[in-house]
Amino acid sequence: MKIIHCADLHLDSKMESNLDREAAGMRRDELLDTFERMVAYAAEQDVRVILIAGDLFDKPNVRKTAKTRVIEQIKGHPQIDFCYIRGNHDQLDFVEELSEQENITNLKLFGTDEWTSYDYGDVVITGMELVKENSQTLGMNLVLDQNRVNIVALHGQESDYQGNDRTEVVNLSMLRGKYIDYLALGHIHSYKKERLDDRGVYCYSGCLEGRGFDECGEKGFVLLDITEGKIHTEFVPIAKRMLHEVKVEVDPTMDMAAIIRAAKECVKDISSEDLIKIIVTGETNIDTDIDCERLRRSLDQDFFFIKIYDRTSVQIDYESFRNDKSLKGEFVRLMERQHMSEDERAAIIELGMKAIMGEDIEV
Ligand SMILES: [Mn+2]
Repeated sequence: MKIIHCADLHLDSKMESNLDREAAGMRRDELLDTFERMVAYAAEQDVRVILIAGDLFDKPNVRKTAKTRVIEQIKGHPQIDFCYIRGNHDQLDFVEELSEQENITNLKLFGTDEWTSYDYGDVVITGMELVKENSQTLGMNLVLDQNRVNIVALHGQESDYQGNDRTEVVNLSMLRGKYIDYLALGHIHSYKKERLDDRGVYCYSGCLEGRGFDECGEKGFVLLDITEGKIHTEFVPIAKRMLHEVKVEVDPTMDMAAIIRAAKECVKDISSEDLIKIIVTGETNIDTDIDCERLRRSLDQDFFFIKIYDRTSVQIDYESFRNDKSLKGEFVRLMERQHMSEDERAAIIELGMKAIMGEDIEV
């Protein structure tokens, strides 16, 4: 029997933090496309259950089209059960709307008052929605049969202790020694699998698509294949686009053309479908001004989205100005005698030099 464990889909998220209106709208639809691709994959692979460990939707106000597309998938695949734990971002309205529709029997929900279990032969899927009232006691009420394959699902932040004020902490120490084979978690947006105890593992599937540069790297779901009481798990990447944070290291010998070449080299293996944040670091010489706009123009034909941050500092070679009779030399020597931090001095010298050379100054 096969099960998909996914979480944190945040469907219908606005995606506007980096993108313009048009691209954000496209990305918003792509979240739904990716959900549909996952369901198609499930159908093709004879997956019996899609377990959604929270945050199916991003916020209370979900567009009707988004809800409709999700309902279509659930109705259109009656052979697949959708076991759905609501997360902290999910709201009741979608579920209410769904339960108003007749003949949807393959949507399985979980309560907040007690653990709910669904049986699939020798496999049992048990879950609960975490709220303040149950988060302190969830381990005590969990009773599992040690002779079955036990999958437990929750949405929350893993921890080894119980914080008093944190409502959505999954206290792992309360769940050890309970005969859990696979603890399917949601809330953390990247894939992570670790040992829970002698018997089981816990796993965050991560989200299906990265939404911002805090969600870089491969995104997807976990496929569980259970035969004769043994669970084999595999992370399956499915994201349409990946986000990348790339550091381009420069040094004072490089002019702008060399910096562009270095940046191109750093991004050469990245797919043109992807989104990139470039951070230029290191030291530049006083004459090389990092022209982020020029760098972006030289790269952005190649990618879906790119943004560039200049985090370089200017290296001042005092020695070379030591005997310089010009105004520049006089200025550097003057600044060298001032009491201030090296960073501050470098910033002032850079501004002063630009002023002397008659360049535009942005402060
Ligand atoms: Mn989430």
